[in-house]
Amino acid sequence: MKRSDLFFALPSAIPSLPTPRFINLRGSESLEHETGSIACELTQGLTAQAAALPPKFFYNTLGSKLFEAITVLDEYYPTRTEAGIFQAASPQIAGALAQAGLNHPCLIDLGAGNCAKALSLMPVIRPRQYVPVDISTDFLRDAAGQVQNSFPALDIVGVGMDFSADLRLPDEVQLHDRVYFYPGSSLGNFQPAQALAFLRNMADKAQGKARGLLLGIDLVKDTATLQAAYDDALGVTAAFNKNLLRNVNELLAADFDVRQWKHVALFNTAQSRIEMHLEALSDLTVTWPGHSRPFLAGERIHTESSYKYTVESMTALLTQAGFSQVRQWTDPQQWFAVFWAAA
Ligand code: AVJ
Repeated sequence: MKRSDLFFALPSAIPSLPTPRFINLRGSESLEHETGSIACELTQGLTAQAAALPPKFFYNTLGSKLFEAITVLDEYYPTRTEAGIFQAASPQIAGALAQAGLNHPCLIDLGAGNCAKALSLMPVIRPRQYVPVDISTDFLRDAAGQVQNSFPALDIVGVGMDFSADLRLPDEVQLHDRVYFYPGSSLGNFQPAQALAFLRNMADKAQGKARGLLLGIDLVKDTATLQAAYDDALGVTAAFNKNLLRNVNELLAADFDVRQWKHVALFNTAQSRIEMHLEALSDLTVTWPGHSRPFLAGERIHTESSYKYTVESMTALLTQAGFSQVRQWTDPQQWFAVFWAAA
């Protein structure tokens, strides 16, 4: 029985159900060092003139679950619009990978979360190895186990890491035929210059060793639709945003009271980005070991930027980063785009 036949083999054909390998790079540094660098990063943001907190700290276990809830909201169109494009364009996507000679690639799923997006594409991409990567390690460990149950013969290596800073993957991840999968417009969280640097790293033979990239990008559209997607009527996005303060309390031993903060989402047309903020409802002071920061009523903490591109601006960025053969597919309303770029 060829290995690829095992791909869809019934579980009974496999002696014992394998479990995914899981490498927690977040544990690799000494706890002190990691806690120190997180505390330093958070303190820097909170004591800045214009206070800001990195969006990666949204994703503790509750944050990952709240984001899952956001993806099924009426107002939050990106996830289902992207899924519709993947479904409609899957033959062309499979064709693009075949044209690049990537028949059974190593699929590296950045910010995999619950792995649902990659799961839907498995029959199209038929990876030899699946590498879900996420900063939310516990959440990812469970999700990778689910994928293994669905695909018992698939070689899975889960990696817990903050990939926004560094793309170097553990040795267990195969070097050749790497296809990076970065859906959901998560690249939008990077400032454009950082996005370029990140894409360059990916395409760099010395670092990311990419052979291809499958990327989901949210496109610029009318302000009302954008703002509603980041400020839904039920208040799920508001909870997701405020939960960041809960995570900071845990990571920094701070004393934020989420009831004292209001969720704000606005589209900054000049920068072509959605901005999320938390606004102080009254004059207050936040303290944490060795520090305190007063906030006046109305003062804000910037918690996320979500840049919105056009097909032209993202094609230009991918080319500038060293990718070639850039192709893209959009939905009929041109609200979202899926890009394939070979390296
Ligand atoms: C996961 C970063 C793609 O920016 O649309 C959803 C996160 N923030 N609602 C996005 C998010 C508010 C999402 N990304």
